[in-house]
Amino acid sequence: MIKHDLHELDFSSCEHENLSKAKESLGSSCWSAMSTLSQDNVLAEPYKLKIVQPTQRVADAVRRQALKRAFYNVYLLPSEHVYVDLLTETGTGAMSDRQWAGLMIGDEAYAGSKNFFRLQRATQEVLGLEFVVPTHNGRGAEHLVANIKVKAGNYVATNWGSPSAIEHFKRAGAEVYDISGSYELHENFDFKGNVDVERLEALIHEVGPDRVSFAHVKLCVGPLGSHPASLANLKSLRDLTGRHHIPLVLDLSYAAENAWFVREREQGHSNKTVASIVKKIANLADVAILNCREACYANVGALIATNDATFHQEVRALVVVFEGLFTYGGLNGRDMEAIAVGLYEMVDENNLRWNLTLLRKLSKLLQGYGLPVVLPEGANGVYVDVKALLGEAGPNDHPARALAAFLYATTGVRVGVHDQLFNGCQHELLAVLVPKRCYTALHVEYAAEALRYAAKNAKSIRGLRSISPQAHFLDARFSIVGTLPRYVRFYAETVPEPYRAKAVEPIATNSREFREKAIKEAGYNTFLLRSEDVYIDLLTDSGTSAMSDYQWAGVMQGDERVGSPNFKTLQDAVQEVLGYRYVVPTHQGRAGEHILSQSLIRKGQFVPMNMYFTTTREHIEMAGGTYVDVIIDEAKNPESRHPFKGNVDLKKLRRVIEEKGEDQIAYVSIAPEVNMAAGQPFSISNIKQVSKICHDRGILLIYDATRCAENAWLIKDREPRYHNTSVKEILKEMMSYSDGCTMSGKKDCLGNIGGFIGINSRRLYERFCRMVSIYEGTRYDGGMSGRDMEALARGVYEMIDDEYIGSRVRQVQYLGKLLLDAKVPIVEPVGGFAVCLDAKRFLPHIPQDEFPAQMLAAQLYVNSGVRSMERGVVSAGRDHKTGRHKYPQLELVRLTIPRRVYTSSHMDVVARSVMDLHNQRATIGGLKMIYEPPQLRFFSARFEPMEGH
Ligand code: P61
Repeated sequence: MIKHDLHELDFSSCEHENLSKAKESLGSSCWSAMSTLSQDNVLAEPYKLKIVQPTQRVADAVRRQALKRAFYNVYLLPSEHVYVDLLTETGTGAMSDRQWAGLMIGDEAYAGSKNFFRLQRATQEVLGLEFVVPTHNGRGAEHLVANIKVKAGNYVATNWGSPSAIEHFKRAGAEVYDISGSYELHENFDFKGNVDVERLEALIHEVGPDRVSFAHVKLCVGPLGSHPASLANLKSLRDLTGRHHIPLVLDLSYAAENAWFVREREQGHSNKTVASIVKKIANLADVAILNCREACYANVGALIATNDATFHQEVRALVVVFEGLFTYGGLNGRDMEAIAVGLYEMVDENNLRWNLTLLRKLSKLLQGYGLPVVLPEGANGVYVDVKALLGEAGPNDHPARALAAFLYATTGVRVGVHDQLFNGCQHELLAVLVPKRCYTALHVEYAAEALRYAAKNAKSIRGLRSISPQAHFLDARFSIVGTLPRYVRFYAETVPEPYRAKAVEPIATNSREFREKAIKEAGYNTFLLRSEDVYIDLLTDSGTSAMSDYQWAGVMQGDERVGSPNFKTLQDAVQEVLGYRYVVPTHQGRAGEHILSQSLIRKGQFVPMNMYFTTTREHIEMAGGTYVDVIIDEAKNPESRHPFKGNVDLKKLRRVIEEKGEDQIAYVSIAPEVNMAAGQPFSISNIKQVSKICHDRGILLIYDATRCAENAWLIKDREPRYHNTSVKEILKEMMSYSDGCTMSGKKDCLGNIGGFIGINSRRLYERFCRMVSIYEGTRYDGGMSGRDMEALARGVYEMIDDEYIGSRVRQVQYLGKLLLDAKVPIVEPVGGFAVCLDAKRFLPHIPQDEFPAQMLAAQLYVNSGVRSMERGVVSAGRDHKTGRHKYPQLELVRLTIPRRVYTSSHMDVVARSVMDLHNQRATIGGLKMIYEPPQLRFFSARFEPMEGH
């Protein structure tokens, strides 16, 4: 469980105005919701993305075709043709990594699976109910309850919460009696989910308690949108049913949300935890139903829970007929495990707070666009009143369905419909249901824009005609009245991430006092912090990417035998995407650097580079070589806006070669998107000339290709000739100018581990392979597992997807823009993988001897739990000859953005914290080093504050 302590984030002195300005100019992300967020002290998702599922944009013509084939019923559309899917949040959310881990420990025994007992314990602990029987899903549970509890000809009093439950009650022979509160759709009342207890009393009075089989109430659903019931209302319902010995069946699928609203809106509960209120509600029930697809982030499953031993026996007797044995109820062992974990997550307040925040954000946006939204906001979605929206001009026949169809056809956004057909609802509502933990603020903004667009253009929709009158809403077919109206193509300002979360990993927050202690214990070195003590981890983009579901599928297909076919996949990917003839796998980037340096450098030789990188230089020096910097001067000026600060200064390069002699140059090493210069790219025109200089003189040009795809994107963005060229083509051309590369597979290639050398020369390939077999593994694995090679290979293809890489770089630029607009000194222009704070300008009062960047990184952690990396005098190390610090021109703190892991909301939090620190900069002092290791000192050096600080 996450210990929540978000309240500890203290941004009191932050300049809100600057952020708002930045926000406006970018026109995106969740800033508009900030006021709501800060009320709750939540600013971003309480999790990071762990597995992502790429989403595809769908062409106009394809959508129209799909809609026609689906008979204009959005519920019949194939999901692959939907771009942002807000049809339902039932079973469609992202499981946590712990739930996914649970899938791996499924006990698939027919009887007495250990996962069942875990589920039983979770039910007891979270709901406080003793007995549990799992079922395959909510309908399974409703069917059993109906079968056992309904006496034919009797009444079931229900708040009409679940269409499938109603169906089962009727089939079991019950008269269904509506006890939902009779509130107006737009009535401003906090608990429109309240049950009409008096109406139930009247029924009991009229027909006698024996004629009422049970009362059934589903929390936070119903014909008015997903509104909660007050605890007082539920208690009086309980009193009434208890007095008359009528069983109370509560569907607790939204009990946690209901509990949240009780605490927020009902007097006397403000100091309670959601978990305790949930237990209280659950204990009002004689029978509880829980649809785990709604309640606990599961993709399948439900359960029936009770304290009534007799009823439990009855369920056990019947579950074997319709579902499966009582210890699995039609579920895999693994799914019971995921549900058990999910039950604890259901009452996690960080999750709840964020889910509701996102809904509120959507609601506010839609209200801002003038759409008639049902208020107050409910638990599972935002509801739009279509009759109020279309008014007289709208179609008479199925207007909500017609609007949903139009919305999909024109924007690719799918939403649900609540109407007569769905749940007997008297209204025509678009139910915009946001799958939990799956979509981000940007997706929500995109959907809001789409809804605004559809609303504006929908006046001329003529409606849908049912051609399957008796059909269930899922199967209903329609024909269109007239044709889809003419419309101007939809254009959205917001570009959402081109993926949705499939698994998330909770991130914890902690108090400032805690962080002060933690950084002290870590010797003021962010490398020495424990990751579990970090809130947003921007230490590095290395090995920290969220892999896609396709990459994970590759993990499952790892062949760990010698001669694994996964090597072939990797080899094919490198050959196809980067164009090198031979591929030598290595366990990560520095291993490739080791092999390359040892194979190509003779003692006393030189290696010109476009700025140094720590490990690269270390290996050059260990092989007896010397690195010579040939990057353009602008790279070292953080204020220069040169678009290609990674370029080589051709004069410097020629001069080194002339001065040292061609045969004293081991090779020229060029990095795309130069790491130590804050991610600055080189241009094609520059690299072409570098290549010519090298090749005219018979010198090898080797890339450190670690961030080559991002460089290719920046070329597309900044080099006019390439605006319309795909990243794939640019990259191929870029790589063609070189003779080989080392690659850390942990960055652009989206691997968590791995690397390789690509080389065109057969002779060198053989030389490298001999080294690989000494240091790494075989030439067919380089010390990697089969599964990692497969995942890496798939990542190599994914990195050249224009949508993905564009979104990746845009996120980095977004953070940069927030800071620039707030006048925080950063390196410009912002590169593709990190935003670098310029510590010299940020803390001008701290001399470089006192490690200003090191201290700034430490203070950022203390301020908000954001971890960054020093890239200044500590990283530069000492001059071996003089023993003095190397004093680099750039004294930076690198905020490195992992790929596909954090959202724009996380970026907002980071920006806010940096601004806060900038405001207090005068209070920050320097550090002194108290431990220094001999090599790559930044990893483990220790510091303490200078006296007086
Ligand atoms: C990073 F503090 N980079 O940026 P390996 N070349 C380049 C890299 O960026 C790189 C490697 C080679 C890291 C991890 C790291 O001083 C540090 O797969 C341009 O990590 O072995 C790695 O690739 C090495 C962080 C490395 C550091 C060295 O965060």
